Amino acid sequence: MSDDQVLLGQLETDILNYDAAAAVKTAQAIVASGMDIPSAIDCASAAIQQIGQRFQVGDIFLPELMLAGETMKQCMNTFTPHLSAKGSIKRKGKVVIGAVAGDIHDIGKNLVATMLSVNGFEVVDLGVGVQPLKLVDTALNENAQIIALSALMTTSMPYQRDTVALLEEMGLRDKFFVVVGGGPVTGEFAREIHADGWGTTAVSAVRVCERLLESAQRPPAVELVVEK
Ligand code: B12
Repeated sequence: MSDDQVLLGQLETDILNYDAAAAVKTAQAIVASGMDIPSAIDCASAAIQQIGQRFQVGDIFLPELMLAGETMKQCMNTFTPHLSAKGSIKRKGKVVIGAVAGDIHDIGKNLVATMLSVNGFEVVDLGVGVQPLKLVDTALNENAQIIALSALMTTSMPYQRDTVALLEEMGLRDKFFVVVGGGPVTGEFAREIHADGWGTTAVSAVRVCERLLESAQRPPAVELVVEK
């Protein structure tokens, strides 16, 4: 087994043991080793998915879920400053992002915001539990081109729909592209709510936003832009 594999295996074990101190130490060792940071983030994401499955089947409970969430968050805080900025200073466009109302999950949303930012987008991050009106208001005030919505729960997904509907009601649907994502969000759902883009990862979120702005069409997109 290579040194990289040993470190990634250790990271997985630390997250599965909800051991934040150990996980941060391992994450720091990964950074120091010069390993590819996105691969390490993929490994951490796979471990936290396992935690989610254990929670779902009742093998672990809320306290463990919270410890694992905190462990993951601290790992991401260690990794994200080392995701290097690419491209020129010229900004590609402005994105207003938030985890929708009713949803406090922000690890994935933060990762999407970071990846957009290091790939040349200006990002206005409204945090978690963001109401549709706040998203739309901010996009207007900030003169953004894209509204990106993260939902990690089936119970918060309706707020993605509400945000698109609000844009339609306010006569602003032709001002902003709406990109949706998060664990339970499917392409079918994105299409159904008339979103413009859907991505399954932070990297795909960047590609979706790039494709929408490169397309030179005005919102709403003729066809849902998908990146898996
Ligand atoms: C960590 C975690 C927590 C932590 C969150 C810490 C934090 N600061 O975020 C804590 C402990 C606080 C938590 C709380 C709860 N949680 Co929770 N949690 C998780 C867990 C295990 C991991 C989520 C995560 O961080 N994944 C890692 C990141 C990197 O991945 P990601 O978020 O999916 O994001 C990636 C992609 O989805 C995509 N993406 C994300 N957003 C966007 C946006 C756009 C525009 C695009 C294009 C892409 C994109 O890119 C990201 C990076 O690649 C999930 C399990 C799971 N399978 O998701 C459950 C899970 C989401 N939680 C769940 C539940 C039920 C809860 C609670 C209700 C528990 C409770 N009884 O209180 C509360 C929710 C409170 C609330 N109102 O929001 C359920 C949701 C079930 C459902 N209804 O759909 C899950 C699925 C667990 C399960 N299997 O049962 N949770």
